[in-house]
Amino acid sequence: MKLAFRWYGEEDPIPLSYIRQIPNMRSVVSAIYDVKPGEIWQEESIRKRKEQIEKNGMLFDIVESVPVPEEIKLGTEQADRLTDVYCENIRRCAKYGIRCITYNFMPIFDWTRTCLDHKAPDGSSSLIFDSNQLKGLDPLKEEIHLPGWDRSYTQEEVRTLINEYEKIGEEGLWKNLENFLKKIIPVAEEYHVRMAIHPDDPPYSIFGIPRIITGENGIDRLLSIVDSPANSLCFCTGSLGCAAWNDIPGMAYKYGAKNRIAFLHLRQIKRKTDGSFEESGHLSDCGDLDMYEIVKALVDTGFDGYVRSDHGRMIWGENGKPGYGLYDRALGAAYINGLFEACEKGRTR
Ligand SMILES: [Mn+2]
Repeated sequence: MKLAFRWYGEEDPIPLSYIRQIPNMRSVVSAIYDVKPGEIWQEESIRKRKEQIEKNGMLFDIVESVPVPEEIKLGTEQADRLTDVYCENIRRCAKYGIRCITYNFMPIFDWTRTCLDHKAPDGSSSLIFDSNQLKGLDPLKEEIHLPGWDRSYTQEEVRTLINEYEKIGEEGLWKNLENFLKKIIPVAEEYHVRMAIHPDDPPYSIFGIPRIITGENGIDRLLSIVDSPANSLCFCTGSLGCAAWNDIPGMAYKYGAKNRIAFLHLRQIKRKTDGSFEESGHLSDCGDLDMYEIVKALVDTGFDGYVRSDHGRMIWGENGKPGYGLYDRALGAAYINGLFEACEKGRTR
């Protein structure tokens, strides 16, 4: 496995020199943040990011994310032109050594949470999703701001987008994903890049907006659209694991054996019966996901992709981007190292 750590560029309060000190840290997962979705990434920006990371003794060979503009997801008349731009960004990334690109196909909102600093009894804080807080809310009727939602949209724009997604529904979204993949995957293949789609987070519909990468059925369908290792998964245990019906170790084995996991996000969650959940420390004992079984499934299938600890808690008084502090993610990385070492050595005995 290739251990990686997400870093948000110059705005990120965590110095690269600290990330380097995490044992076995290989790659920095980053992106170009000075452009909007649908715009070309300037080569100068990519080169600069690569130099910054390499100067600190690590590699820049994986990107998270190249965002997909709403026009592509909605299949508007701009979709073809914007998909060409997306392909050009794949080529440019490849030119500077990128081997894996993460993206998602979630309409309008990226991840959804109701609170970003929920205090646990031990004094740490984490992101949570409380379904009770969303009950009765209707973004078509009232102004709703949830943490993590793109604030560049006005309420009116959000309403228009929700209406448009409701119009196309799940099948419309699938059709647009299919068109997109059929254009980008051949380019990714030609340039030796693996595209890694991040599942929907959480993996079910909120406010009636369609969500399609939510479990095994959707993933099987996605992978069959273009049957190539270039069309792969960013297997996010915490996103898929919010749905109790997803067997995460089983899925890790299934898609690992098919060589369709390019990137692994290890995130722990604690589920509640009403669909709410809390993010917790990475250890198996801290939540509902058995991290040992997940890593073992991957090691058993010969996994050699990228891995990073996903969303950590805020601990030891750290202030920073919710989910993306240094300390707990570094603990997560150390835990990942331990799990992989134990599973790999156990395998050869
Ligand atoms: Mn993730």
